[in-house]
Amino acid sequence: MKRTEKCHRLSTYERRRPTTPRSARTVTTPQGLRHRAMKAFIDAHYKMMDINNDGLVSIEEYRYNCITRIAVDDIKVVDDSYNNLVSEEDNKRGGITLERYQELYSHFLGNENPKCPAIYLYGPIPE
Ligand SMILES: [Ca+2]
Repeated sequence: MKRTEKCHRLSTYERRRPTTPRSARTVTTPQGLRHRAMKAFIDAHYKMMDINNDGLVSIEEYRYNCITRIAVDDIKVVDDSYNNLVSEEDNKRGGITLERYQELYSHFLGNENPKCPAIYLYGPIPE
């Protein structure tokens, strides 16, 4: 191997090296990885719902998300779901923020109350 070729390989290696210092890269536990993956999933779903990217999921965006996934005969059923899902605060803001969505999602997964508003996170509940 010629000296110049070796130098080239070293510089390629240098370019591929992570820029984050080793001390800043944390060792993550399986629970931590699951938590990060779940958070990424929830955040990605929220971004998909927030079509105009204004940081709020409005009733129109909720409707659109529902009708692209489930067959709906009457849009009123979807609107009723949205109105059951959101709080007064959400309505004052004009929709669901990411933080609120994360909260609702945690209720969706962990709350065993069948009347919990978060049951409407994915749309109307089939009768
Ligand atoms: Ca929006």
